[in-house]
Amino acid sequence: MASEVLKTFLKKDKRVAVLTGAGISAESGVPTFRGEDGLWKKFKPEELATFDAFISNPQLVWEWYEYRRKLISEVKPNPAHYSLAEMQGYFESFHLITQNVDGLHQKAGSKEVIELHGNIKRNKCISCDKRFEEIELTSKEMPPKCRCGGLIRPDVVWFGEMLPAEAINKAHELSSKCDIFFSIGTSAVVYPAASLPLIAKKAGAYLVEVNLERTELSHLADEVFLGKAGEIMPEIAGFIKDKD
Ligand code: BJW
Ligand code: ZN
Repeated sequence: MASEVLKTFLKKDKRVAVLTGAGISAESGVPTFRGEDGLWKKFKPEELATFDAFISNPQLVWEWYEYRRKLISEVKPNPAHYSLAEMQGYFESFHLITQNVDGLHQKAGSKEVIELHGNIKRNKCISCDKRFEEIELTSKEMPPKCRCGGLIRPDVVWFGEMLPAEAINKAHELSSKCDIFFSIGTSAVVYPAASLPLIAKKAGAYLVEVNLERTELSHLADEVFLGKAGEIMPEIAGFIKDKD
């Protein structure tokens, strides 16, 4: 379990930043993007998650998102999500940054989650940028159209698109000012999110990785937990609780 060094970082006054990726939701039943179990193996994310893909085949991309929305609406947070929600109450400074668009951290009770890649429940018009909640879209057209005539797309960040400025700026700041940084369930290959653990490490943070397998980041991490986030995160949160 947690090394003696890690235990010294699990103190109230330490500043904690956490980056999560698709692997944290895998045990809830949400497929990851890459790797053996990636449901989207049929399609590479780079083939569907781009504006060009949407323009060339809006129906296919919209259907992919509709399928995922339905799946996400039917799943629940798992022990890893709940452990992070619990941990936020322990530290004076605890910030959760996610690449996920599934909203499961919020469902588990995490507050002020920084969403780097948007949220699958929201949509926006490609022409006038008007935002729509999923439930507002009643049209059977796929994809639906805005009143201005523009196509409506999911409000997520595709390859080649800028991340929401406020989210990435805040994430940079938190990463450069934390004492301990957790990278959980991410292959750490998609930038700029993948640069956050590197920023933290460079600024002197203790870097902890939790993943089923080694990643591009592992050689830089101070501690690597190989295994399921749903099993490892409750142990880490449990250790914090047991201390009190
Ligand atoms: C478990 C587990 C369990 C499983 N427990 N672990 C060349 C070099 C560098 C950068 C670039 C480059 N060419 C292009 C770029 C930029 C590009 C990029 O990084 N590409 C790389 C792939 C090379 N980035 C961008 O384009 C970004 N924008 C940008 O850079 O803007 C500036 C710019 C603008 C214009 C021109 C150029 C630059 C935007 C990136 C947007 C990513 N969007 C997606 C889709 C979101 C919407 C949707 O959901 O549909 O985000 S792609 C997809 O990947 C999604 C994810 O958030 C993201 C990261 O994936 P993640 O979360 O890491 O998942 P996986 O599946 O990869 O990994 C899961 C991990 O979990 C695995 O390691 C498992 O082992 C593990 N695991 N079960 C613990 N139970
Ligand atoms: Zn519009």
